[in-house]
Amino acid sequence: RVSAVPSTDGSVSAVEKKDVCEMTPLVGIIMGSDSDLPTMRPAAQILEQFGVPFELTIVSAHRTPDRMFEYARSAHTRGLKVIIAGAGGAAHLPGMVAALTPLPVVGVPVKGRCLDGVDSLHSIVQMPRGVPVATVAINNADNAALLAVRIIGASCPTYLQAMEQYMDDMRTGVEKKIERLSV
Ligand code: RP5
Repeated sequence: RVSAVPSTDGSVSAVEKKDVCEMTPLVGIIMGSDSDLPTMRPAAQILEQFGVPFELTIVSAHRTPDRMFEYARSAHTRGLKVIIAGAGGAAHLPGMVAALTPLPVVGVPVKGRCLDGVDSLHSIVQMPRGVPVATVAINNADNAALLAVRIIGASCPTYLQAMEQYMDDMRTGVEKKIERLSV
């Protein structure tokens, strides 16, 4: 946690930073359909593990376009810092949301019934210049959440430290496996 530090130059004080880090929710997880939920649930589980407050809902670019506009346009004013958007097929949700919000958007290509998810991957990763979507691997909602924690950790020390601990634990886990294999 950041401790209280008096601000003399009018910049954001540590107290204000602490408040930002404690806002609820910090991450928005959205997906085009309830059929995406099994793929997207790991993102929620990772954020829970890190103690990052989040919200999760369905927003469809083509079935509920007005809801998508409302969600994306209001996201930063409601305190969200990152949006994770999962979609399958002609997966335009992450790109459209990125076009409507100044927040970072992480796209999760969801593997649908056809084309092994390559259609979703190409739809999300091939955003034209000027409107970025940070795209993770097909069905890899875990990495989307880990990226969101890193983005928030850049300004919230609690989450930065939690990420360092996560990386340490991961390394230790591999080292133990190597030790067992070497016996
Ligand atoms: C996309 O269409 C969703 O993101 C989902 O991956 C895909 C299929 O949706 P359902 O027909 O299963 O509702 O919008």
